[in-house]
Amino acid sequence: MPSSVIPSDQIRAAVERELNAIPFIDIHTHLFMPSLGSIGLWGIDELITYHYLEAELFRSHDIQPAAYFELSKRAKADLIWQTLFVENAPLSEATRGVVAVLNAFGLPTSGDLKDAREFFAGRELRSHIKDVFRMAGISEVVMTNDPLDPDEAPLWEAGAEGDSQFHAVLRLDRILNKWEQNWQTLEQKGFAVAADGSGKTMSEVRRFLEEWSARMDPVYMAVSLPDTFAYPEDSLRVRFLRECVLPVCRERGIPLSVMIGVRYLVNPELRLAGDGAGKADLRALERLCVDFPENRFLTSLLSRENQHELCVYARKFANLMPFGCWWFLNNPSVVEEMTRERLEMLGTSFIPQHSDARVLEQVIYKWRNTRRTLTPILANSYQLMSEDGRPVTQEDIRHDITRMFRGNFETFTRRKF
Ligand code: HDL
Ligand code: ZN
Repeated sequence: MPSSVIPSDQIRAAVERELNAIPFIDIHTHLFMPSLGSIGLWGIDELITYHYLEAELFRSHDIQPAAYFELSKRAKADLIWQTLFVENAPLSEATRGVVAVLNAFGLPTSGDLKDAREFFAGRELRSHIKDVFRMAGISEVVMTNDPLDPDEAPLWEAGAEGDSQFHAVLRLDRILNKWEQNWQTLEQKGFAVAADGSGKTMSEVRRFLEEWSARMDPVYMAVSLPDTFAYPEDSLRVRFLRECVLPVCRERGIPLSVMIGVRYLVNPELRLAGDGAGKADLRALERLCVDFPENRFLTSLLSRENQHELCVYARKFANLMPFGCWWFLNNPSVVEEMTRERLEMLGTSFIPQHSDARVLEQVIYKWRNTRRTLTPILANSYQLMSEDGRPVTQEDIRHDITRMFRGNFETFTRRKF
């Protein structure tokens, strides 16, 4: 028996070892490279006022959202801490995550926030980032960059310094979903566009995408789409996709990330925490894959009810790459179901997870949870393979984990990271 064959009772330990040893690429986050300044969030008060926790606060405290949003950042954090971490046990995924981050830095996980605030106040951002990425077991992250964001765009236009651990993404929501509110910003920037898409709008939007792609060098373009997303459809969104976005993606050899299934602001009072989820009609995705065989579609869906059919579609279209357990799905109970059905139907030809981190230190708990949840699932797959007659080697496990958490993304983006 070759030395690297792993006895059945040691498979789980071998999987855990490789998951911990291989640095992952975090392919979708809302983190920002240091040169983008204060739009990058980090530290204990940002961790505690994460919009996931704001939504949970309103279920456990009678403060009304409008009154809450009047509070200072510190007062918001104190209220959430007292309500969700002191008066009630932090059992939810998002509250337990904050506990895990505090614990990872050896900080008190109960009592008050004094020690934590002093600790984070003393951290230097660039070295802190390197520590956090090492603790999270990631080599780099992919950002979400909005060329029409009034806070972010000027920083890029002024020549923000790049960072090898942060890769850019051109985010398209303001063009594809909110054209009415944003077309005049393009017009003010010298692009001859119109509210109704007439005239030179399409060629000018394409020029805008080409200019920002040259500026940012995005590893992909991305858009979040509602559960009602339809294609084909007689709409400006579909015209922008067909005539601007997909051609520029083809020119640059990069994928388009479509994240489908959001029901925006079902409760507007909760602001960023106000979005819900809805089952999408995946015939739109099917038609995109058929009509644009030269384009590649990184795909994450928000409804648990869409996940099995996404695996079926991924078996039909090699230009479709399922990724992550997105947002409301990033909980062990759902991650387990999604990852098992993906392994059963796709083998290792998918990307199991991204963090979607909005606050730097979240990557520590989000990737710890991913490794903890995936260890038994991957071990079970190798166990079954072994029982069915194919011995498992350390090289198998190392190769497969590297493929799922690095190689598939490198192949799909045509880049080496
Ligand atoms: O559109 C997206 O990229 C989503 O991930 C939203 O940012 C969402 O608010 C979020 O933070 N999910 O984790
Ligand atoms: Zn996101």
